[in-house]
Amino acid sequence: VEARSTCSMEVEKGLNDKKENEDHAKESDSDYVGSRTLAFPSISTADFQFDLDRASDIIVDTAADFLQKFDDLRLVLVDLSEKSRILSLVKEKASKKSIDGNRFFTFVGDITQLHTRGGLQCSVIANAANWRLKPGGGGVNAAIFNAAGESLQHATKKCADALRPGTSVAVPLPSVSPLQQREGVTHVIHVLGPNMNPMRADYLKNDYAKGCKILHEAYNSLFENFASIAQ
Ligand code: AR6
Repeated sequence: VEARSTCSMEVEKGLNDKKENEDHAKESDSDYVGSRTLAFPSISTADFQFDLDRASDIIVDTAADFLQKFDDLRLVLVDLSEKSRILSLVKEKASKKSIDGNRFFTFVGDITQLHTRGGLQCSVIANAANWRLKPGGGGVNAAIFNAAGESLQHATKKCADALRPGTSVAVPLPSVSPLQQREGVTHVIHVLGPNMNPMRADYLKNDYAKGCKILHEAYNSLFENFASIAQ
């Protein structure tokens, strides 16, 4: 952590700095706030190769609509690196739209360790899933299934066998799960986004008209599922 503080001093506008992380963590480390906070990764923009600029527009638009509808809920976009381009794009576009920075912000960290490593309490986290809802496959899906232990697989199976692109399913996390015990996560919402990777199922062959529509639907479905859990 010490070594990184030198780097973040060199980081100019546009990158995601550590101090902001800490400020948000301080404001929000309570169960009350935690149960009203959704942490989510950027759906489709790594393994599924979706264009980052288009994705950031969709994230900011759907988040803004959601915050208008639900005035006591919060959304946090998470990515692993301070150099995350999707975090920078979203931050820039959200501030241009004057979105309330306490109710929608970006956070650098591992979504499976937000409380213990980041000091941020989020009861609900989203997963960028695959259509079979299977563990593994790398990315955030592998991280969440690993951190949650086998009980997430069983709990997921009880809720759904598969997902269509643009849809999501909310899974209550069993209390024995390490993710609930350590991090206070009560629900995982699996989301299937549009796929622009020819090596994966439902490949959209660069059809961004369709892809953007599906990504919109995916975030709307995710946020609606979150709202019904939080209320
Ligand atoms: N914490 C926070 N963000 C993360 C983490 C983490 N532990 N790990 C990755 N990210 P991806 P996709 C970010 O590839 O593009 C899987 O194999 C990452 O930097 O996980 O929707 C599934 O099984 C990026 O910003 O999801 C599917 O087959 C974001 O999470 C496929 O990949 C999403 O990256 C889904 O691909």
